Amino acid sequence: MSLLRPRASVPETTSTRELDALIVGAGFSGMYLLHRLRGLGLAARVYERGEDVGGTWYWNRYPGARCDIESVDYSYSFSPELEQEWEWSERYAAQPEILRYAGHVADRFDLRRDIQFGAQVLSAEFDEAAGRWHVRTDLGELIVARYVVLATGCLSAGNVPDLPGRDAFRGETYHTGDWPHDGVDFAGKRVGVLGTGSSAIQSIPLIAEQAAHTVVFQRTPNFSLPAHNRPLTPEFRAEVKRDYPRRREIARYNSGGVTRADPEIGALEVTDEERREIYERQWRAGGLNFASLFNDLRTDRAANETAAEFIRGKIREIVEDARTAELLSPKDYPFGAKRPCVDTGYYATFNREDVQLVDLRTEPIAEITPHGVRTAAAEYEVDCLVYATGFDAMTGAVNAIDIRGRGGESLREAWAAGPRTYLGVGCAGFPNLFLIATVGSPSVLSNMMTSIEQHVDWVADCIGRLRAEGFDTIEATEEAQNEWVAHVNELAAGTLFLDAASWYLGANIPGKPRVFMPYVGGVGVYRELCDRIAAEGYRGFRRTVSAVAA
Ligand code: FAD
Ligand code: N01
Repeated sequence: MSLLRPRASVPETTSTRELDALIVGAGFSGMYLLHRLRGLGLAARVYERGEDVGGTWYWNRYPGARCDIESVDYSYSFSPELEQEWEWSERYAAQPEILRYAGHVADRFDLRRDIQFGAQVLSAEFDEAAGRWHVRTDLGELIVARYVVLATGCLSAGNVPDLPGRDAFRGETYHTGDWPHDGVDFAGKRVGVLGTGSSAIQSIPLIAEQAAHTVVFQRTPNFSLPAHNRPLTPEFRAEVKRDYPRRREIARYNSGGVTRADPEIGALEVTDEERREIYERQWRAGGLNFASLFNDLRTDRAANETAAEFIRGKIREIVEDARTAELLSPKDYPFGAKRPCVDTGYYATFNREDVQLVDLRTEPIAEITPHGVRTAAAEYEVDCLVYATGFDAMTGAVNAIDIRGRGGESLREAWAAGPRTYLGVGCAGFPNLFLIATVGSPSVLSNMMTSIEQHVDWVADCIGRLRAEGFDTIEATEEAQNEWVAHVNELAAGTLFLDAASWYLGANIPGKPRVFMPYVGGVGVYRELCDRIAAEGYRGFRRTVSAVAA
């Protein structure tokens, strides 16, 4: 496994390059950013540790990997030509198709010539006198750039728990977020899957179909909704293409960045019968819209419980063994407080004779042995261990880079008690450093494509204006940052999100500060706020000309 981790030392410098803008990461964020910054006439270049574009979709090649925002919406909107020419084959496209889409975008906009692949950015240091960032990669390159944009992804730093004996395992080890490019053949093998988040829930049904025996190690059960994935008809695709301007406009201004109206009614404002019918209808339709059927599911525990209990009822209907059904049913946190999953045949997989569920709450893992996993109750021998254990989400990839701002201040240290940004795009003390669609913004609580485009456009417009108006640097003020951090926390405190040990809160990583990281106010509200702040001359940011405050 080659998961992203901080590197201890920076190699000797073997080459130097000057740029206007350096972008870290060639996922959907970095790709669009490169296109936009080039459009402004900047010398911009992307540094990507993978060997091609696609980010998430380059790394997560496990069986069953696919999007759970509908493909026609989980796609760029910035180019009407691109929208019209690309044909999505399924309601939820699988990873190879999304990766092909990323490759198509790279070809169409000739992006690869300005992307350095196979290069991990290790450090970035701000030279105050020159107003430039000095960025170093593991290839020994020093890049001097005015702007640095971290398009490093929310879910790009893999988490492999440090279990006793982990490295003693003699079988094959995989992480869903760093899957071998030529696939894995599980036929005839005994496979252990550690974790029951989205990656596990997508992959377990397919692994179980191949493997001789599958053992699923579950610490926390998840709520999962049926995908009802299907091929898209030519008629549907044609209609979406005709309707794209309207669809995109809805997505830009609703709460989740998707093509549906926000709910206006609460779950407890309808009769039990009406509510059940609404849940049933959405269950039959499939997908994440279930989480947005009522406007109080995120804020009112009693309302939330109606959805949670409906899903638990479905699990009991699908899973034949009553004890297994109980173990698979989440009971101690609200529905949606951990990212809901979307599956194809997940619960039914536990009706197979060759699939076993191990409840780590009653028998915690004692150690990984050379032959498998030993819990407090038994040893489970396996040939392959799949870590579906997720990510050091949102801050992991940023903290893997040694970033030093004014006065040599370390971003890692500034974030030691949790990430601090203004508006999710800038950090006080770190001039001309931008973040894309991660902490402090709607990011992972939304259709990420909508949020990525919004951030990229805002950052590109900001850089364009700095240059047009003759400013050298932009930097969040400490005061605005404090207010924004307080606002993000305050909004989260009014929701049920704090009632689960989720990766949104950093709770999946031992020792990580528990701070709710994304902004829960919604995509449309956030967009309007960002636009207003820009229109008011970047209120809360300090712009300077040659180190003199403007
Ligand atoms: P990424 O795609 O993560 O790209 C970041 C890139 O930065 C990576 O390629 C990484 O290698 C590179 N990088 C990081 N640090 C460095 C460094 N120091 N040096 C060099 N390179 C570096 N979102 C949705 O909205 N809908 C979905 O259906 C959905 N499905 C998902 C399915 C999976 C399996 C996962 C893991 C995530 C999913 N997401 C989904 C979230 C997804 O991450 C975003 O939608 C989107 O792809 C993020 O794009 P990005 O460019 O911001 O980040
Ligand atoms: O990761 P996760 P993921 N011992 O963190 C368990 C997106 N995504 O890769 O819940 C035992 O959700 C952990 O248990 P617990 C989506 O945003 C989307 O699945 O911490 N178990 C959990 O069960 C998603 O939310 C799709 O108790 C341990 C699992 O590992 C995000 O990416 C598909 C453990 C990790 O689940 C991350 O999903 C895939 C330990 N020490 C991903 N440590 C779509 O469908 C961790 N676990 C679009």
